[in-house]
Amino acid sequence: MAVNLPPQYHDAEEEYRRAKNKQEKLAALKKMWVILPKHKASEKVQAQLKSKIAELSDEIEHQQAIASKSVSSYKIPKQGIGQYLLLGGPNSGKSRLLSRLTRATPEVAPYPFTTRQPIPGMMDWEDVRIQLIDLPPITADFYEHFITDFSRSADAALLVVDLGDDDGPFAVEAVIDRLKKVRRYLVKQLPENEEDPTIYHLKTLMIANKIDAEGANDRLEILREMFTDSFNIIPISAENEIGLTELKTTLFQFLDMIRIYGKQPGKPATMEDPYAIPHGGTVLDFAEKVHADFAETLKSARVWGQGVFDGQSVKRDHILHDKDIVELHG
Ligand SMILES: Nc1nc2c(ncn2[C@@H]2O[C@H](COP(=O)(O)OP(=O)(O)OP(=O)(O)O)[C@@H](O)[C@H]2O)c(=O)[nH]1
Ligand SMILES: [Mg+2]
Repeated sequence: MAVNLPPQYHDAEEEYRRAKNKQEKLAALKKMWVILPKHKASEKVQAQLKSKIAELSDEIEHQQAIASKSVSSYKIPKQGIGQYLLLGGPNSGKSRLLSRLTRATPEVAPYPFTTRQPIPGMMDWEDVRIQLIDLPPITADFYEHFITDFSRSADAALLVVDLGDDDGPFAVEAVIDRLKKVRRYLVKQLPENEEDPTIYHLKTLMIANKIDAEGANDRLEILREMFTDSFNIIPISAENEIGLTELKTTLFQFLDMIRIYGKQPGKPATMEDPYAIPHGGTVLDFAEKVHADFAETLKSARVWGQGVFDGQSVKRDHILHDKDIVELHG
């Protein structure tokens, strides 16, 4: 059967041919669809047009999905002595926790899937700062791929559990499993050696949030049965600020860093803005942190602090302790 098409249809068709990108093509196709007479004779054209529109919409959506996963748009510079990711199921209180520990003001809402993009905040603890990054939730079916990149650069994670919901302990299990699929393993402590180089371990504290909620203690018991061997479990209430002071100290300790204060010869030490080096670090590690060149020129050092008498001369491989004061001699 011949189809009589109105002239506007051909105009739109011409537009389609000239379209420079998928979006323009889709717009023209949609126009053609509106103009196309919907009767028996045009059934074949209708079907063709419909499937073209569907195909192109999918393609555009896919393109956008890839673009939105672009990591570069979410580059958050590392700040402070360490970076924690806030991981967990929807509505578990990640954003509320960020708002309680830092000055950041993420959206907090009584429904799931509120957070859509990473939000950083800086937590003050004594004289150091620790960076926290709030992230969208993770479920078995919902995963924002940029989280994979964040979990490689982070120093540690907080895995937040919703004790206000019977499903909380299971939702967190889904988070752990989903991350395993992208080869990110959440662990209590880093393994000594990992055979498989494609697997990335992230040391993690389990935060049992909403301990104030009705029935939370029973759920905490379930959580403990499930995860005692896998994680240290820390019950808190972000909303009611229960356990947050202790949590801050734990966040510092879990990073396993020590603070070192620099001192110039003949001057008092500057007891603020310390350098942070890994636990077990030496005078040499500290020197490298202060200045890349220092490591080569370093001859000796004097230390005030733990396990030494005041101003004791030490070698480059002397192991430092938290809050030691070090004077480097080049
Ligand atoms: N009772 C109680 N409610 C809390 C606590 N922490 C957070 N909430 C509430 O739980 C709801 C979800 O909090 P959010 O911080 O938005 O949760 P989220 O994990 O960021 O959620 P998504 O962004 O969807 O992943 C809000 O209504 C909070 O007020 C808590 O310790 N106790
Ligand atoms: Mg949130």
